[in-house]
Amino acid sequence: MLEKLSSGIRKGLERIARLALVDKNAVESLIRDIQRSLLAADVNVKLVYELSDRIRKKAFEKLPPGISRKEYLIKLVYEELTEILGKEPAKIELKPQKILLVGLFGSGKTTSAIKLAKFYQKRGLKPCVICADTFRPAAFEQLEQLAKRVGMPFYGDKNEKDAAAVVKAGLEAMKKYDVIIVDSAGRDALDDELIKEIKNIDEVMKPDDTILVIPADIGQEAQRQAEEFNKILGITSVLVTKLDATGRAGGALTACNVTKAKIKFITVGEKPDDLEMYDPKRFVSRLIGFGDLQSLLEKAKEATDEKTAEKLATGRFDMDDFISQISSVQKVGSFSQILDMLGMSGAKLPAGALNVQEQKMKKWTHIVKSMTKEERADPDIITTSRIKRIAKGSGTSEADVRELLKSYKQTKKMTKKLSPKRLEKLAKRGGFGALLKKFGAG
Ligand SMILES: Nc1nc2c(ncn2[C@@H]2O[C@H](COP(=O)(O)OP(=O)(O)O)[C@@H](O)[C@H]2O)c(=O)[nH]1
Ligand SMILES: [Mg+2]
Repeated sequence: MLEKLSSGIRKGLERIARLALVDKNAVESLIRDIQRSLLAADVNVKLVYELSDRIRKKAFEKLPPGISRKEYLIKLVYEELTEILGKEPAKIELKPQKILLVGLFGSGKTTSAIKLAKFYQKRGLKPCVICADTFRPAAFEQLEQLAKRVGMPFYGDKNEKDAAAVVKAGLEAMKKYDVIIVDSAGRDALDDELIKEIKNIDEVMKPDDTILVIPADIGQEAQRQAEEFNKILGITSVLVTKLDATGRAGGALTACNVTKAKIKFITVGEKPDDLEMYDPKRFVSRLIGFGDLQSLLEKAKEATDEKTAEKLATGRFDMDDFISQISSVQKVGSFSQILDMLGMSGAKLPAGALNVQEQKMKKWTHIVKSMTKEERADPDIITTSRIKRIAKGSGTSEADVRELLKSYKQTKKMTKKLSPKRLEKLAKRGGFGALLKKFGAG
């Protein structure tokens, strides 16, 4: 869902997560990534620039204790996106109620009626659907068939042309159900005829919730539609459909927010179960692509130790730094997860290669634990007899110990060979992990 929007924002955040040092340029490039993605998703330009300004302004505020600049930025972007997407979710009450669905032609009212009915049924209520679309000849059959397919109680009257009369009779006939969902007719635009029709239904029905159904593919045009319906007919919530089928959903979702009526539900497909409650926070977490934002923040915290990166930039690190970086990588999870987090899909590596690396890292951690303090500070003093002792103590082979020493030395040598400028660049871009992969553990 929302592939493009998601991948753009994610790319920007991943770049930040990977950085050791976040500077002004990094923030600007993050903002550019976000702008590009939002604009491509048809989010209103003004909204995008306001959001950019807020991020820019807050990016270098004083850090709360225990939080790195990176984590702070990721959180900031998350919060600002949540802000434009609606902040708090609408309240969904699981109690008997009458729901009226309104909207233009093809917006997804009829299919949503069934989806909603299923939603409430799954939560222990007894819903039914009523067809109040007397305008389109095939409307009756459409809802009747959809209802039959999922075993949902249905009411309609093929011979009655007055929609309000159908609703009146329907309410009477479906008394024993507790969630009554009325599907109304649409038009190409909100014209006088439609207004009159819905007002009449409203009068006999007195709905608890009048839900405006808006298709996501109209993008930021959703704002005008929401405002118009709200002004003339009064809506209490919004349901945005077809999120799966368009790249413009960002525009529709952010645009609806200007009206007081909140987005309550979204639909993400044509099947009766493709309806979800809309929660901006969850939505943003999903956009960012890590499912659980908290874990991203934790990963950002542990994946790159900024002090170690600084040591790296000056070429001064000992075995402890070397291994602390490895174990921090381990702490965060498997190596393949890290690669995934950095946006380097494991698929690029031959199968099995990742496991070997994880195994190796485990071994190396054991080896270093068997070294003395002096050996860790200055691995050059490690002679053959020490290697024997270390291998025995760590339950590894001498070859394993030699391999670690070689890797450490190579990494150190490489950092010395690099010009300070290039080193800084590397450290900034990938932190220690990138170097490790390039020269050490790779
Ligand atoms: N892909 C996709 N199609 C949808 C979704 N919701 C509705 N549709 C399709 O949009 C078309 C119009 O839907 P319908 O409920 O008949 O709209 P109505 O005229 O407002 O009653 C149908 O072909 C639906 O299957 C959705 O969430 N995703
Ligand atoms: Mg319909």
